[in-house]
Amino acid sequence: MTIARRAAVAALCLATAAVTAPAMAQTTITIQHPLPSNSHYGAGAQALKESFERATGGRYRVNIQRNDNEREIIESVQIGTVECYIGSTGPVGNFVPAVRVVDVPFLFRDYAHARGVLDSEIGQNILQQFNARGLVGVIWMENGFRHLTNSRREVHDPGDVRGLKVRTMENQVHMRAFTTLGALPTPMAFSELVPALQQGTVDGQENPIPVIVANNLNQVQRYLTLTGHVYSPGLLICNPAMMQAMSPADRAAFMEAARAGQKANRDRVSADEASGIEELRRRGMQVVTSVDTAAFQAALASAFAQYERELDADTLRRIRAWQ
Ligand code: EAX
Repeated sequence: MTIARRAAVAALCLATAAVTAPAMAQTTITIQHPLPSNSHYGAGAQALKESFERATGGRYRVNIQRNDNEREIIESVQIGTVECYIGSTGPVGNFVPAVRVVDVPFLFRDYAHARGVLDSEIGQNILQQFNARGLVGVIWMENGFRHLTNSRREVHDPGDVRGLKVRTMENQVHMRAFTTLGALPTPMAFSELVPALQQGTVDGQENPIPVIVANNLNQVQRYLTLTGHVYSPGLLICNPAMMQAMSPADRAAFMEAARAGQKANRDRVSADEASGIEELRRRGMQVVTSVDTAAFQAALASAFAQYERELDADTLRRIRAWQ
């Protein structure tokens, strides 16, 4: 139920209380995310739902829906027609520019580094910047390290990426990296990805193992190279009026539920990482595991120089130095 309708229903409950026992007012929070329910986002949303509904004794209902256009979900959360978003940072920098700093390629060494930084005061500072943009950055979730797939050839080194048409997210930082490598980045929403691969509008795409597995991208892509070229953070973003309408106790329960969601989401990413590559081989993908990471980093030198100039260089330095 939207906030406006909640008020109307509350009034109705008061009016009918005199004649009938009042029905308990129930508020519905809709969370949209872009993947099938059997995925790392689905796991996170479900854990949040169970925790929050239990803690509030049924006064809140959490409704989980799929919408594979992340930008559209965020716009809906800003307007208030959808209460919350779980998804990647893909298009988020277009709403909250400060987020772009965590989209930089080869910034995070591994999962422990990424999770540690995002949960630290560095990650919290970025979440605070959402308020000025009409959104609440509630907690970091996870999408995972992104790898390159394509239908043309085995990719081993940067030279193999030259001339490939690669779908990227609507993300300036990522597009800059692919342009620098000599690829032809084509930004589009996730909803357009599978048709674009089927029709050959693009040759390739890049996504974390959990997304490639959950969305059967093996059906439209033959070659997978474990480039791990960028960590893809996830986020829970909510509508400010929805958060303000909660009592302090309910808000605390919501934060607790968000932490349960974060844990389930990250646990599922870890599990998918452990089993997913074998699974994709079984489904027929050709997987290149030996990647010259140093060569990719060297090929991106001019992009890195630009990130230093255009993004928050101090935060980049602090993230790299984080132990
Ligand atoms: O958030 O658009 C993308 O490639 C994202 O990685 C995907 O929707 C999961």
